[in-house]
Amino acid sequence: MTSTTRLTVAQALVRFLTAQYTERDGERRRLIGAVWGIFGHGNVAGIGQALVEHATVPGGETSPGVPSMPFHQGRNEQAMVHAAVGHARQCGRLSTHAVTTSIGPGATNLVTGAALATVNRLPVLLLPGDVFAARPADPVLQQLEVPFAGDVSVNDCLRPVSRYFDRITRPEALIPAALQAMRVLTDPVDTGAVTLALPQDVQAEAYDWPEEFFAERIWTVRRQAPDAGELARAVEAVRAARRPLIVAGGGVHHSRAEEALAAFASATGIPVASTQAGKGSLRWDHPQDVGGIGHTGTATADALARTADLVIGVGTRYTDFTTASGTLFAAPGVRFLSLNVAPYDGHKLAGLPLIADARAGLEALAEALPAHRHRAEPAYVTEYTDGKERWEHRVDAAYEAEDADVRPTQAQVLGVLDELVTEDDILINAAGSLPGDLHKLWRARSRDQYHVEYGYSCMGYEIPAAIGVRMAAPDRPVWALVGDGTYLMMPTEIVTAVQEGVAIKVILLQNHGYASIGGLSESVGAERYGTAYRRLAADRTYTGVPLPLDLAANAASLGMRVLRARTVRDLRAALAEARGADTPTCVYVETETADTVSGPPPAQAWWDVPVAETATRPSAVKAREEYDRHVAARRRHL
Ligand SMILES: Cc1ncc(C[n+]2csc(CCOP(=O)(O)OP(=O)(O)O)c2C)c(N)n1
Ligand SMILES: [Mg+2]
Repeated sequence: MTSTTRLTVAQALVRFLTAQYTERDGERRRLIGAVWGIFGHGNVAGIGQALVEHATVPGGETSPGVPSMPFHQGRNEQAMVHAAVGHARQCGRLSTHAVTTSIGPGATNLVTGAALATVNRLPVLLLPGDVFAARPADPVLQQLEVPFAGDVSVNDCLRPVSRYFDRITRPEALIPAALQAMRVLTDPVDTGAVTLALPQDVQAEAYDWPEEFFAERIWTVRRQAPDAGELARAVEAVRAARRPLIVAGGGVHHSRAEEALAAFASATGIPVASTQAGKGSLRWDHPQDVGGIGHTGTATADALARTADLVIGVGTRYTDFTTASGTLFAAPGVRFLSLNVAPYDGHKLAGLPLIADARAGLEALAEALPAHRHRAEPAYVTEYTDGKERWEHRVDAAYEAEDADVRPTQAQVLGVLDELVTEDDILINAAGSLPGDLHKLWRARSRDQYHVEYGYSCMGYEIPAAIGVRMAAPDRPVWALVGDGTYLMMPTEIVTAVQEGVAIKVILLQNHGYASIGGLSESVGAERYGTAYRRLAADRTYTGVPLPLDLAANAASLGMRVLRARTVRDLRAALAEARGADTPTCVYVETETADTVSGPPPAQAWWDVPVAETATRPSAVKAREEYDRHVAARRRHL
């Protein structure tokens, strides 16, 4: 007879989670390092009680024989997912956190965070409470009633944004569901948000669990090797190429393939451009790093892309920013070789697929090539080397502040930060005008310095993600770069950083509104409508004086130490002080609007944002003419 242990479903789940490990390249990590939570009805009794049983008691120990499951208290459910996701990215997807919520609004607040996780292929375990499985007294507080479907709850909103979803309506169903959840969290192709919805009555129900359910389990994060036939065709394609270009995506980082990429690039002389998620794949000063590609890319990378005959994508999803909405890869007969662990991505742009782990695939390619000796032609090398040098001058020009006693532009803020950081520092950003500036300008000094979430580009990711990152890298300076709009979207987790003693650094850039969307609005004929944080004028437009906000005081009120920087000189001192601080510290700076000469270089490639086909106002009519010209340049790669 197998021995059993009598526990509630919630107790069994928490105990199971303490025993799950990942392993890759001999490195073993606990898969679920901690649980984030906000309690309400739907999790306070079940999961909440189970977490107490696994909590460290005063004095720092858990009860004898009970493995610990650390708990972190959040302020907002979406933000807790961001923290977990930031943590997972910093851990190379080998470790993540779980997030527990109450039913109803607590659960639906997860949806944005879940979408971000799934879009970016970052693992996170979501444990929303759910309405009673037994339905003794419907509707309970916060229950959605659907007249035509008795089995729907608001948690069903999480289905399309989860890579695995289950609702545990009977205790024993936890066993297969928990195992499937771990499979998906640790699968390099399928990973993303995993949701186990937990009806509140089931959470508290007891069951006799087989002991084996709680045995330590190791989930191998596999490195899939390429197929011999695909590899042979890939080698042929590389050998035949005259103007090959590598596009490094987030998969390079997820696979820890940076060294293999550098070795492959050095062996072949092929230049490497990077997407937002792939930036830092090569250090910025590697002679073959030509910087960001696409709409927010460098002139060097985009010029190479326009004339490339073979685009070698490594771990990229080819988003519209990367392809300039289908207009960037313009050479007649251009072909795509796509090294990707996900067949879905490997087949994009009608490319030659090389379905494999990025590191395994690059190593296999490098091994297969030297027998045939393939090197880029010297003229090609000179072309991209010169281009890289020209671009570095443009970065210097955008960074440089001639007068240190004036307000900095946003690019100058990056310039001051650039002077200060070492390869230890980590920069986090997701939305606004910063991702474009960073992609064009930032000189990534280490493989994981550049943490820009641009799969979902979610305003508000930065501060909670910084907390999760710093928890994974407690000795490294972690900077959340936020615009004023982004700050107002989600400043809540500052309180969490203060409470948990996580010394994140926030750089808060005040420009009185949505500068990025304002610029975009103007370019598409929408006249900056509703994008500035200004008072309503008599004509009901937001064109009055800037709103009297004091976001620095706001951050201070939440418990952060705040340093106000007025000038470039102040900023140098404030950032240096913040860098050394061991408590959460915010540097607040009002930025000057950059002119076209001193500011960061403009977009080097298009991005498709559809413009009104008919309009009365001349701005939109003109914008549409421009739009039609760009659309005509779109290519379909078949
Ligand atoms: C949650 C969310 N809502 C809306 C958007 C669309 N959006 C992208 S950037 C932006 C404005 C960001 O403002 P701010 O943080 O002040 O940066 P700035 O544009 O001024 O640099 C908006 C509204 C988004 N990315 N995320
Ligand atoms: Mg702003």
